[in-house]
Amino acid sequence: MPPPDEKDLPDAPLMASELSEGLVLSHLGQALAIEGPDDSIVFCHTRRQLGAVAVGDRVLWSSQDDNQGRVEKVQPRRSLLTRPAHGGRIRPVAANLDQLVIVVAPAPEPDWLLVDQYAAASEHRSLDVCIVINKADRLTQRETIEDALASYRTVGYPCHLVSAKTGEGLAGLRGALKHRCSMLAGQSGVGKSSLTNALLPGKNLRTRELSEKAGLGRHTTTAAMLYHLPEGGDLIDSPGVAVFGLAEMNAADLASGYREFRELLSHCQFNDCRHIQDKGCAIREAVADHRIDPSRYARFLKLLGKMHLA
Ligand SMILES: Nc1nc2c(ncn2[C@@H]2O[C@H](COP(=O)(O)OP(=O)(O)O)[C@@H](O)[C@H]2O)c(=O)[nH]1
Ligand SMILES: [Mg+2]
Ligand SMILES: [Zn+2]
Repeated sequence: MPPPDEKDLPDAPLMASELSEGLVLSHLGQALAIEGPDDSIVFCHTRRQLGAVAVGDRVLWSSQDDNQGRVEKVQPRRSLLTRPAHGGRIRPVAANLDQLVIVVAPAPEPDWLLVDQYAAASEHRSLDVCIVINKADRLTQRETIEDALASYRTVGYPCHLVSAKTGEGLAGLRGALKHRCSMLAGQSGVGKSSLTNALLPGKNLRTRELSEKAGLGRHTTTAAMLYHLPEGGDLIDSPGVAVFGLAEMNAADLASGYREFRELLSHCQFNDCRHIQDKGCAIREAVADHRIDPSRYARFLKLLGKMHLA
């Protein structure tokens, strides 16, 4: 039999020694910015068959002729946060996160429904959650926000009161971020960028350097970007409101995404209980005698409705 044309041959399998390890820092234009073993940055494209690669992914890449690299393999992920995309598809937001840091502020007025949505999505992905109240310097109605926070504290979420402006509380927040990979999430205007700037002294310089290297000029970075914290650990800054959350979750996942519901779920009279009007619902009983915060339960019902509309 004659040998097949060379173009018909599949790519020769690469030897492990030809591959380098890397960490995906960002999507910049068409390329992935990847940090190599010696902290150098290489811009890579991906093999088409590989599927979506996310910021935070650990990959194996090979050097190509054009001074660029090609991602050959995505290493197993310990977590993946996703969001819904066009055509009912799911896109990755960030890989290998340990925790989601949900940021709220006295202004804009906190959207606790969004906070619950982020928290439930994090629970579903087995990510830790912590809540940051930024703009402590502007907090005139401390009681109002403390009331809302009390239910999150009771559930077991650490809460940090900070100010990106004055530096209040930042040492404690640094402690909570140390040696872990975290991402900030929250409404626009709560101060996520200000916080990353305060936590990462070289951030703007680094962003500009990467954009310029990628040939994108100075002002084009709207992509999520991973930064190393000086204390150890990583922080992902994602500009824009990341509307991740309820993708890939069903009603039962949402119920167990409310931490304080979890141990009660097996006590509902019917095992297909929807915890709405159902007879013998252990969740509703707990709400009635305030073992569960009624406003958390009200938001659970709202999110449930939102899910069914989607
Ligand atoms: N008073 C006060 N203003 C802040 C603080 N942090 C951020 N801001 C302001 O809030 C606005 C939105 O901040 P930004 O970081 O862009 O929010 P992002 O949309 O969440 O990234 C800006 O005008 C900031 O100067 C803070 O701790 N105190
Ligand atoms: Mg921002
Ligand atoms: Zn129930």
